Amino acid sequence: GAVGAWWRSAVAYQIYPRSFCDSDGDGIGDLRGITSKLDHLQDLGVQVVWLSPVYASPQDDNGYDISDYRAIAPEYGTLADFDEMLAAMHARGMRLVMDLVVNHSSDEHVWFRQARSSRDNPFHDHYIWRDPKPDGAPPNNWEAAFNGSVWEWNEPTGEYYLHMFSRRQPDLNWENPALRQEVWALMRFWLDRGVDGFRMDVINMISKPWEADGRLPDAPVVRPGFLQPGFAMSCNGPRLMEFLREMRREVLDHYDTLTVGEAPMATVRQGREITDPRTGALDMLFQFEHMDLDSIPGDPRGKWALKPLHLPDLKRTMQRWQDALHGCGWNSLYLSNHDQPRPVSRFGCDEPAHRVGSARMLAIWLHAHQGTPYIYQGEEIGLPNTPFASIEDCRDIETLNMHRIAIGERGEDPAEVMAAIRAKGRDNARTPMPWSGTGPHAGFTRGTPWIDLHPHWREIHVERDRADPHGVFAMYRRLIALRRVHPVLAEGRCEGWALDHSRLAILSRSLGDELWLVACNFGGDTETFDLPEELALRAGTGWRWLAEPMALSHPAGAPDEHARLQGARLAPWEGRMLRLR
Ligand code: TEU
Repeated sequence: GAVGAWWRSAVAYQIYPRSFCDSDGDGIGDLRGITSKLDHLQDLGVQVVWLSPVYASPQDDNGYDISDYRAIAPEYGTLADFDEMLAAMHARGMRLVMDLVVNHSSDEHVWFRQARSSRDNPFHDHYIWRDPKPDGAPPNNWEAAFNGSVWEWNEPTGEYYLHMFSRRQPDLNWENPALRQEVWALMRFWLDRGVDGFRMDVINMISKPWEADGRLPDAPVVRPGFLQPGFAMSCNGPRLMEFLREMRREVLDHYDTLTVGEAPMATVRQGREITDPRTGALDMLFQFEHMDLDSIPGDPRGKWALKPLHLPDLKRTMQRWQDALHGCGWNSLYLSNHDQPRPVSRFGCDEPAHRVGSARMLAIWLHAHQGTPYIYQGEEIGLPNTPFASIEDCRDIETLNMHRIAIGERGEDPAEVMAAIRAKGRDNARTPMPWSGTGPHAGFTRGTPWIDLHPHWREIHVERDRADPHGVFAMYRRLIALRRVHPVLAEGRCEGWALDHSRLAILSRSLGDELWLVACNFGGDTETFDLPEELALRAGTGWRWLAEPMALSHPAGAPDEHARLQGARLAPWEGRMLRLR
């Protein structure tokens, strides 16, 4: 990240438009609804909004299947509504980052409708085609992210097309320079309209590794008799950096943007290469390593194969990214987004006694790291996972397809499948924002919501949390303000201590003479901690045995107690951010 870049001290907020606020009563959130809630974001203090896709789309994957990159989906509004929303954000000093979904389009995009009509069509080469095997079978055994083969038969041309996600999301062919020109043009369209950057969907999948020699190996058989996970074999192809640098040269260098690439399977090495301004092309990445720690590695069920989170894994993973990018690249920091379960349920404790406290602790812990934090809508009030009783309560294509195939084809235990959906299903993050505790639908819509609200919306809602000086919102607001004022939080080195401890997370931040300590209890028992000896030495003569509390998840109690650095007692799920000097 370029030194001095404005976003190094900024915090971003992700809006999932379908579930944010509905202004017209159709049960689906929309742009005017967003505009009506910008005060909420301004009070929180975020300087960046990442807006999930609002483009024209058949909504097979809630807008991640785009049929016209230059139009707004009618259920979300019009281009005029968009301009109004953008102006209102800019007037509040907020920048808007749009979702750029160009690994694939919708099958209803005019490019694909043309492309599939004949092999000679000028758009044919915008997508990825293969002939069938001699027996008519698809080219290989890969299973798509949303199930079924990644290869879908196209009768008019007698070929298969590739789709890494749903069959209605055909992958675009980045090997074709004409396609790349189309992408640069649509990016300019939005930048010229005033948007401030892009979050780039699965950007490290645009170059397919196998395009180097055109061979399509089978994936190793981990589940005999079925399709095999092939995701890993389609990420990080040899031309990725070339394509990204072309994007930078052709588009990004001509605007003042914030760019964040979503990069499943990214390693720290790739993270550094892509985000180091000397070698790279993007400001930051969304890496997934800390999102993969609560599933059984190598299990063919992927993320649905549940495994309890081991805190040292989480701390070490975060620290690896902190160490690798400090001073050369830049991290994004996130605990949730529209694809992930709710962090208070996943990493904290969503029982009534601990929900608010643990959500505040998690906020302290995440914001203690170096990087740009992303808050996902609802996280700022500690919204928990939803206890989906049956598949009828779910809407997400990934969840619905997995459920059907796991039970119908693979014969898995239905109760276990539902338990996995409750823990990991994407709909956890997609229940509508509960704005108030009064009916009919918490102020989200006056119509019928497209998916039910969290059943506890009468107790857990924005109005109530915001009114509580010790609520979750208050903690996020404080952390955002601290980052803007104290350079140590934006620029200071982040170090992890006692990495083997299975319940405590201890971090330090240092910059010049400043030294801060963060101690968090990720468990339901009281824990004791001491200032790590090396930090005590480093703090030297200038340090005080009583630190200055900067952010406290559990503020009740004697002030001196919070400031202790030796034999300090942390209540269950308590977190403290302290300034030593
Ligand atoms: O997600 C990319 C991705 O890697 C997904 O497989 C993600 O890991 C999965 O949702 C986790 O269960 C992006 C978008 O964020 C997601 O909403 C889209 O469905 C997907 O791309 C396709 O565009």
